[in-house]
Amino acid sequence: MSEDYPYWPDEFVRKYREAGCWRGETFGGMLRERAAAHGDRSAIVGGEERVTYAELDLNADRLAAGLKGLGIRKGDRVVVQLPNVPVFFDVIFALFRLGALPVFALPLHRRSEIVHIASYSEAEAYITIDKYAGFDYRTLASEVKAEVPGLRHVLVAGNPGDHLSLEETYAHEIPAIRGKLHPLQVDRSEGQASDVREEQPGTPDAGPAPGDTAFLQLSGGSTGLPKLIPRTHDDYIYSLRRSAEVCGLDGGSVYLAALPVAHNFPLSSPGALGTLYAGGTVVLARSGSPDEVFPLIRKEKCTIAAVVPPLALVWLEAAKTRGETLHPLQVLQVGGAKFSEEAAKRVKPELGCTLQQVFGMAEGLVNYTRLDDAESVITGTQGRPMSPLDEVLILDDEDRPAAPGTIGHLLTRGPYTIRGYYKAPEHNARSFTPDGFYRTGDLARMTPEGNLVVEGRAKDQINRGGDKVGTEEVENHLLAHSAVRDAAIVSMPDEFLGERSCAFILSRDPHTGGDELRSFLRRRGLAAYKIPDRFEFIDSFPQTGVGKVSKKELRQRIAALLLEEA
Ligand code: J2J
Repeated sequence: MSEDYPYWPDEFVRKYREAGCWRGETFGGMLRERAAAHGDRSAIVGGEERVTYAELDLNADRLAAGLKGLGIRKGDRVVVQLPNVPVFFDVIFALFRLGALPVFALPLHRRSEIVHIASYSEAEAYITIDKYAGFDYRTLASEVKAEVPGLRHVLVAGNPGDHLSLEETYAHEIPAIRGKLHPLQVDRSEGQASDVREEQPGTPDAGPAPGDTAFLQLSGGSTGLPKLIPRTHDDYIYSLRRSAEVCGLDGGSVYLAALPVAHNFPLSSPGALGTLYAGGTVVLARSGSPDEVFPLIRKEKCTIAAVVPPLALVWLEAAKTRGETLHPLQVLQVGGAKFSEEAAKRVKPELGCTLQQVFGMAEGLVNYTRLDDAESVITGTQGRPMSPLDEVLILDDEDRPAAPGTIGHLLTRGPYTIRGYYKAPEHNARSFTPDGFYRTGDLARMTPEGNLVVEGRAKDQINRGGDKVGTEEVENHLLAHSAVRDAAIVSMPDEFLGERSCAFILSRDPHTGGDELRSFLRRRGLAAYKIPDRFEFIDSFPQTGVGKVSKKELRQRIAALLLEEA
């Protein structure tokens, strides 16, 4: 189905269709159906803005027409870097309708990341915002454009400065759909439902087919630079539908997006898109701060929210200080990094809602504790795969099944787990087995009841409270500094974030310290969360038996040092 990445073999396509996982839906069609069924219901709430399903549907068509006018076509890649603002949804649904692929960047990404994503995906356009959280994205966009010659358009929401205005790109006239009026131009006073546009793959103007790539999501990265993850309409919509079921979402659900909504967790587990699938309302928070979020939960009567463990800790502390719970919130999902059992046990009594642990990955597999699980499962495990068709293996270092209940490498295959990254054949050969299992890089064990407990990581990545840092990417930046002979980054334990990063440096110049290296990385345009939290200068690296740097020993060294300092 695509030359850019390995697709599921035919027998699996058949299996996933027959099992009812892949139902031939597309995002464009899904929104059209929801707008027809309950157009007046709120889809998105952000600040003072409330967008109904009908408005979102219309906005997506108008913007799709405008983007098409700029020359954006089916299959084109468009980097989308937007924070939690309603226009994010106009943009992604417009691109979905065109069959153009959003390439999701996070708001914290800077020049280094955006240049990489834009060049790797050979993006036609970059859509961002004027200013947000004190940062001017227009300046970033100018720098990116200068470095990525293939990038034809930069569109900016708000005041565009030197770039194109996103708002002015929306077409005023909606093109007729196959000779008919747009559903919203039909006389709605008679309660006429829209005709759902039938996708006609193959015809020049048809939208994407269900098996087509819908977007590219960003991997956390371990070796080299972060990879792009191709997700199809079929597979992603299945993951939304199944997530919405597992999390009990329906038309009355109100999902609070407190994490950046382009990340896979708040986007799809069940996240904003799962909520729209279920016909509920997505409430966008600008930050996770209790000052903003606690009143918002009450005002909008949010029923479910998703956070990473450090944010859960902040909410627990704030609730205690204020003597409040999160009422009327029913479910607090915690995922992205390991949530300690100790903190997990506090959620229900102190926040007054059910905890749901979520262990997922942008590559696919998502595990949930179920809302009616025993308390010991909810607080002590990371749940189990959401789909009966998910296949999970726990293997030893030699790829043999680990003894039941023991820790091993987690591998997975299933109806919403990719078979390969985008344009990365060499990396795919390492990250996937010949029979299509994805090597997650996580170390896990399975309880007798079939729940997974994450016990660590084999991949060279740091999980800084949910923010993933591929160490090799940062080491390579450090090696570009003239004083750095070699660099090895490892995690160090941290009570709040779970882990922070420590860079061990072999230096050529005793005068170059951590401050200089930190500002060097910032000047190279690296996102702040990737900049090492600590630098240690040493004379030589400990080696493994085969002469590689022993990161295990470096981790032990920094952990011991932290204990001494405590
Ligand atoms: C331990 N480690 C976890 C957890 C993710 C839902 C939820 C999270 C993500 C996500 C996601 C963990 N305990 N509860 O995409 O849809 C670590 C693992 C995993 C990696 C994936 C979703 N939840 N992790 O975090 O692609 O190491 O997705 O392989 O950012 O995060 O990271 P990412």
